[in-house]
Amino acid sequence: MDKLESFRNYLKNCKSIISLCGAGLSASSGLPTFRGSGGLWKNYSSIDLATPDAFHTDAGLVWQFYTFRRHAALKAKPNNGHKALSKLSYLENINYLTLTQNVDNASRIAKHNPKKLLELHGNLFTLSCTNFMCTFKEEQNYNHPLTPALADCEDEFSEGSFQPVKEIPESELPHCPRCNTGLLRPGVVWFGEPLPLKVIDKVDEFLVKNDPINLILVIGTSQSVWPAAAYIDRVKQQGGKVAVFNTEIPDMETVENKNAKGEYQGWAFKGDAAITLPLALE
Ligand code: BJW
Repeated sequence: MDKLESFRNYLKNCKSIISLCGAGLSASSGLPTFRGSGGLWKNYSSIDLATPDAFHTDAGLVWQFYTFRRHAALKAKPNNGHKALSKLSYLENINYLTLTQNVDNASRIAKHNPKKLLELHGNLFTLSCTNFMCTFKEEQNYNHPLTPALADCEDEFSEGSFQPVKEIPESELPHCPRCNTGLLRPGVVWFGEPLPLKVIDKVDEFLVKNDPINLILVIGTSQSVWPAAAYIDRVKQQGGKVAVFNTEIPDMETVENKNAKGEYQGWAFKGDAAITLPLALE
């Protein structure tokens, strides 16, 4: 039996499925990934830009980075990979959940079932106040630029690497409309920050309620960031199988793990997830 047939046969008997998505899912929508070729952070490492320390040290630099990201995400259109997951999210005969590490909003734009979508690392279009005395949070703000000083940040990545265009004093960055003093920050999860408790609880609840999860689709992620990557092992521990959709799969044989009869115990679909995923889920 060929790989696709084997996967589809398994899929049609699955009662519980999780998808774990990463930046590669949005790559063909024109949004850069973080690591590897096409990585966002060629001149600036993730540690430089996606940490609370970076924001504390140079909020202007970090806001320029996120202004570029917001602008790129606003322009991007969901691809057939996003659409295939949206379709899956409305099927009534399976218990389903998408865990996305992406903050680009593309799954929401692709009309994913909101009840079955969890954004592990937040969303670029959420804003929150950094003043610990203030609880201001705006769930969806699509304004661009957020302040006049953040205009012209769109082209910073035109050469494929981040070059901040200017130094921006804190007074010219977005401030909280409620307390008027706190700087606003993007509602994303930076390194060293906990994932939103509500989100973690919902994942745990789903994993417990639907034990065993039969399948996890691992789509366009380097599986290098925790705790997101740990969900793959959680599903495996429950006896579930893994299907990887990625342009680079160095351990194809390990993922596919064929038994003595040559039957697939997992599946590795190498290529653009915008093509391989809809094909596999057809
Ligand atoms: C395609 C494709 C195409 C390309 N089709 N495929 C040591 C050991 C273990 C853990 C740690 C450790 N030291 C520190 C930690 C914890 C840390 C961590 O995991 N660090 C690792 C780097 C080691 N994790 C954290 O800090 C997390 N928080 C935490 O642990 O809290 C604990 C805590 C508890 C209580 C109190 C306090 C703390 C938080 C992690 C937050 C990650 N944030 C970021 C930035 C979000 C905001 C933003 O977007 O700017 O999230 S980092 C970045 O990586 C982003 C992504 O969501 C995440 C994952 O990346 P992803 O999506 O996998 O992208 P890439 O680029 O890595 O991979 C793309 C893949 O696509 C590649 O494989 C390509 O081949 C493929 N691809 N084109 C299909 N067309």
